[in-house]
Amino acid sequence: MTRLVLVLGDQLTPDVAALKAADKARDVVVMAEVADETTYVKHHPKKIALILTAMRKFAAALREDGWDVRYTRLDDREASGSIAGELLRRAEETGAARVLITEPGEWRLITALRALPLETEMLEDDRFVASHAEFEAWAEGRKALRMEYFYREMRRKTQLLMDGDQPAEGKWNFDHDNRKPAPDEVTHTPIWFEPDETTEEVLALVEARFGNHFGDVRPFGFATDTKQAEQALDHFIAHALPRFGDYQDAMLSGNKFLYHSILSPYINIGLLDPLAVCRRAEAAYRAGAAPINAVEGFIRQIIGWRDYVRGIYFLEGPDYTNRNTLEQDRPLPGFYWGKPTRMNCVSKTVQQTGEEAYAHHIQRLMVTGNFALLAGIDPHAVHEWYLEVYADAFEWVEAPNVIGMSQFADGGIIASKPYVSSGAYINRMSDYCKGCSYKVSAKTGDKACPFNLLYWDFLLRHRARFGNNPRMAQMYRTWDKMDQDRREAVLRDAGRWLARLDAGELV
Ligand code: FAD
Ligand code: DLZ
Ligand code: SF4
Repeated sequence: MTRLVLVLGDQLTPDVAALKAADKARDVVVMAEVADETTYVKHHPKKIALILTAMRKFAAALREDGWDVRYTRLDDREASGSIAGELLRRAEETGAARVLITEPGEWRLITALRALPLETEMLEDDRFVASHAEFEAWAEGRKALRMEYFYREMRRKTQLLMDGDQPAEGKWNFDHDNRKPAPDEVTHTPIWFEPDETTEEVLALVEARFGNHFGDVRPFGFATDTKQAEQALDHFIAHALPRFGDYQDAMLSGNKFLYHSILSPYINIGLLDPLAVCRRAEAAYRAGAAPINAVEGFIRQIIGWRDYVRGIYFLEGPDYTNRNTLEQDRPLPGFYWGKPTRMNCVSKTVQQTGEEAYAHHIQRLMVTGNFALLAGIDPHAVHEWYLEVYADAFEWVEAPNVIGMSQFADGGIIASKPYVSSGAYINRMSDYCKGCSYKVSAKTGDKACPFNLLYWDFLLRHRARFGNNPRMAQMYRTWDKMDQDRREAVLRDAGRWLARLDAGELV
């Protein structure tokens, strides 16, 4: 009996669970470009172009490998507009009554597929180090679910950077060596790819249909198949990995990528296998081509953070994206969509996000995320923004990073304290402040950096919650020691600045 095998736009590998379980001789693969997935949030045009191009190329590769693939293009006349609709249409066309599905990375789609009037078999997505059961077992009975301890388990399980039962060079974590400020010169540029015929066709489609979404579709240089993604990996390992650790937290106005890998879009849609990526990084370390602080830091991001946030997303359940522990409710300001702002750090980060559908971790966490948290923006609006604007954004990875790590809206499941900082941190790690209309050294007055003002406003607003957190005690002591006039001026100027923000003035 024929079964349908669903392959979603972020499941583009022959090793995905549903394809591994399918029978090429009798099963039919269903892939569909659908309006619902492209517009349930208004994704960045580069993200849509990446996914649709990679889907078309993957479908062609499956056909070449002998699979019967029923592929729906976005502009097909018969297209139903949703994944569920396409499965029903293909079921009728082929007479199939059963569907093999690899669990999607979003509760919205899981719920829709579970409701199908077809017999569905949903297999766990095993492109992760820890299964759901392993993550649940690790989480069971723990007071705090800290990533560091999960990461150590993953190191033991994978044997990555292990010498017997001991971590390589005697330490689990080399982050202490990884906080260097921005370098004067960056010697590396990421690898980009000339659009081929398939890509050009999709770019034209995206320009025609999604021209009203935030961001530029051209120039487009993402890898769109495994061969290109492997080249991007080779390029990163050879040229950027050795300095990845040193400058991981640095930000530069004139350089959007520094020594970051730009591999997350490829790993997340299936063009690269996360564990294979880590093994390549380890091989560079073992060969003496990259230092331990770089390689350990890089591997921790993948088998640590990436696997951990996926575990949290599924452990916490479908209401996670609606959490709002700090009860923040200000609307997302227009400058997140490119309207002008005098804050150079925010302006530069949003501008590069529009251009590339990419910003690196510290820009996401300590610039746009930090600002939203300090200014009291509604975390659900912040979550939707991140899901829309980044090429690597899928809810399983985006939501824990935004709702949990960045906005503390889950009440501290992921972060033991909120990631907030004044302008001093941004000034130390970047060159943004040099080109800003605000003065990072000014703590009060019209020229005061808004991060300086809002930092104290945030801490005071939430003193009842954070006042007894030992990791924040020093901050509150500093406030308490400040003289009364200065404290009054800070809070008054913060209030005025927020009033101007609310009034839609240029801030
Ligand atoms: P590198 O700096 O080169 O890191 C190597 C790899 O580690 C990445 O490719 C990625 O696979 C993994 N990684 C690093 N940090 C994380 C993390 N915190 N969580 C999961 N994986 C990680 N990452 C996404 O993949 N999708 C998202 O939607 C996303 N949203 C984010 C939102 C916020 C507010 C923050 C603070 C972080 C977010 N991240 C997200 C994590 C991280 O910022 C990106 O993975 C990283 O910037 C991708 O760029 P890169 O490939 O150059 O990463
Ligand atoms: C993100 C995305 C987009 C833009 N378009 C499609 C599509 O047309 N067809 C498809 O199968 N998948 C697409 N995706 C990826 C899905 O949204 C993703 O599989 C779910 O959000 C679960 O992670
Ligand atoms: Fe950002 Fe403040 Fe520096 Fe301006 S002065 S770039 S607002 S941190």
